[in-house]
Amino acid sequence: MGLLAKFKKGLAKTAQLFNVRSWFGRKVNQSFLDDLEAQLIQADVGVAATGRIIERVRASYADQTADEGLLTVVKGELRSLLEDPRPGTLVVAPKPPSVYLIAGVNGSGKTTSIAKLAQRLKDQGKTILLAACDTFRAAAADQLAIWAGRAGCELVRGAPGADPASVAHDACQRALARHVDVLIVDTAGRLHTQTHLMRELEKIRGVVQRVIPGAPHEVLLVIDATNGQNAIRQAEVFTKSIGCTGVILTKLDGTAKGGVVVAVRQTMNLPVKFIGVGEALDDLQPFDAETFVESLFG
Ligand SMILES: Nc1nc2c(ncn2[C@@H]2O[C@H](COP(=O)(O)OP(=O)(O)OP(=O)(O)O)[C@@H](O)[C@H]2O)c(=O)[nH]1
Ligand SMILES: [Mg+2]
Repeated sequence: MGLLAKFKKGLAKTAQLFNVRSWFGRKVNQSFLDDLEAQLIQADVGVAATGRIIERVRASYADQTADEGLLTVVKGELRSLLEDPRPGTLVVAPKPPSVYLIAGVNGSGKTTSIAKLAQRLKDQGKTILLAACDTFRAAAADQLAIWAGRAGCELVRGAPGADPASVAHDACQRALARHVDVLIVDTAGRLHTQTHLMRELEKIRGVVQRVIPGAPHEVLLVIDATNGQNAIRQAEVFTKSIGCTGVILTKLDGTAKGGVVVAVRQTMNLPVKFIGVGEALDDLQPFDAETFVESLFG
């Protein structure tokens, strides 16, 4: 399946919201703008971005008849809202390993996304080491071990209940000793409290930084798109404590809130690096604004 087909599959539910055909031939008056605004808000594009799009449409199309040109205006505005000089790419360390720290609330899709990412990087010829730093949930390391086996990469894990920062420490040392290209660190999504979780993530980050100067090269926040605007709140909390550099937005295939890509970019100034559009290993796709916008109005 090509990139556009993958995006279309993932965004089908959101695209249904934008009944583009029903726009054409209508007069662009207040009632038209209200309808367009409602559709954008429903797709979780966010208030600020929606406002920008509506104003742009009003400025260039007021009292005219909606046609393909209006759609072009909307698409152009969305593309500019999503502008990213390095779409879908991860920072590569000048000297290996590149370390990617993966965080997010429980069930958001961290472990699955790591498996997909490992597979993708492996297909590019890179050697990968995974670190199972979710020692809180008993089955978490086993789950990652299964994925590691499938993708053919090594895994560092600790005893159940072990200190996650010490697992991170061992993983960093092993990554250096084995000269692997990429170390991906899985973390817990839930501890006793959110404060515990944030403190633990900060500790893991600190250890990684100490053992491998310049690391982590990316701190990727995994967000479940079905959460819509709640995702923004999660992004705020995580960014405040561990300084996220980008987002992996999962489960787009299961929601009509695909516009949250725009809201995350706008409110948090965090680029969406990858999107998850299903449960298969090849269902993690590098984010591309052009393809995203085309898929929304396909
Ligand atoms: N449909 C769909 N399901 C997904 C996607 N990404 C992850 N999932 C599913 O979401 C569920 C949770 O995924 P995990 O990877 O275990 O989530 P996690 O963040 O590691 O969860 P914890 O370890 O409990 O914090 C699994 O059933 C995945 O198959 C996606 O892009 N689309
Ligand atoms: Mg997990």
